[in-house]
Amino acid sequence: MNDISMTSSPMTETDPPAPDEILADIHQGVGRILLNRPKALNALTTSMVAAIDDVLSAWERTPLKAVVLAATNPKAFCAGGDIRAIRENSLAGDAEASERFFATEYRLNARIAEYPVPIVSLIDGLCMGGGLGLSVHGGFRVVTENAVLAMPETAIGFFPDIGASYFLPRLPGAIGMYLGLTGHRLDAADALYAGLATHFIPADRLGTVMDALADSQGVPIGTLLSGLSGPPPVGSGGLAKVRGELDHVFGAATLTEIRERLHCLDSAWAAATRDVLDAVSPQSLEITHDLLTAGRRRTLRQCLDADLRLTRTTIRTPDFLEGVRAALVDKDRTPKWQRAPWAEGASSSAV
Ligand code: QUE
Repeated sequence: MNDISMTSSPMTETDPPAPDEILADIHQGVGRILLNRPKALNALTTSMVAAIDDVLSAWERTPLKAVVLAATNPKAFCAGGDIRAIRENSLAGDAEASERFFATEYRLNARIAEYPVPIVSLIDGLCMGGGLGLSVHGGFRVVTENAVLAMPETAIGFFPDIGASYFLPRLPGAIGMYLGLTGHRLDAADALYAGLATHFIPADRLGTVMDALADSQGVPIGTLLSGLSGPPPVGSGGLAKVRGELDHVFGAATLTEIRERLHCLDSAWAAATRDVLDAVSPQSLEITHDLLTAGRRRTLRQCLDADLRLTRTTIRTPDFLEGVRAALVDKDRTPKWQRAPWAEGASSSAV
């Protein structure tokens, strides 16, 4: 084993060095990058995304069969960006530090999408926001029975970033708009159904993936992963059953029309969805609807550029500071948004 334990490099003199948040090695022609910040569910810091980008950049000049992205922690692949730190930066008047984080993270997302070697993410546990940015832009996303995937940013006054406005609108029907606006959590079966995941492999068989890739001998990676995969657990999934309603409601052209269509439906799904949309940030709903609509006609790089522009304003807004406070700082889960529930007075934002 050619072990090069990476100590992530500080971005500035003021960022403390963060030892071993990323582990990287090469084993029989397969690169492996492990997220190793278990106490924070692998929430991404600037030094982590910079370290991953550095490793991938260095490995572009190495002939590899594949790169595997995984976590040392069985509970979480990656909870997202270190959004608590972003809020603290805003409160301390250092939004520039956050801008460095997002710029580095989105550059990494683009590198993953364009990477010359197949990237295989092993998602065993929580994968939200920035975690999807690491995995979805790569070619292969393996989920286990522990996987939970979501873009939950509207709940914290933010918006689905990391190029989600590229991949969400390209999911079947109106699934992407539904996921982006509501933050709905997908289990393994639903992640496969939506197309965010490509293969299901039981958690106790994940350990065989590295060896199988190393021994692949020209077998295509998709075929190889299919050979290790099986059906997701019985009883999981649920998205397929509401697809008709979901496409009808979230296929509407405006937020106002989405609301009207939801109110016309008399189902448990419609009632639950209304409750979620009433609880999240009205500002985030508007930004997200506009962003995902515009993303249909944008390239990934254009989507990431739009994300970066939007972060500059969004992270300074009261809804973002309040949303992160309620979800991650005080954990009271009762954010007080600046505007009345989404029902009233939708206006358009420039995305
Ligand atoms: C929405 C989000 C995030 C979230 C919760 C939301 C997010 C994120 C985290 C998170 C979770 C655990 C941690 C941590 C961050 O939670 O992006 O540092 O230990 O990173 O409702 O977008």
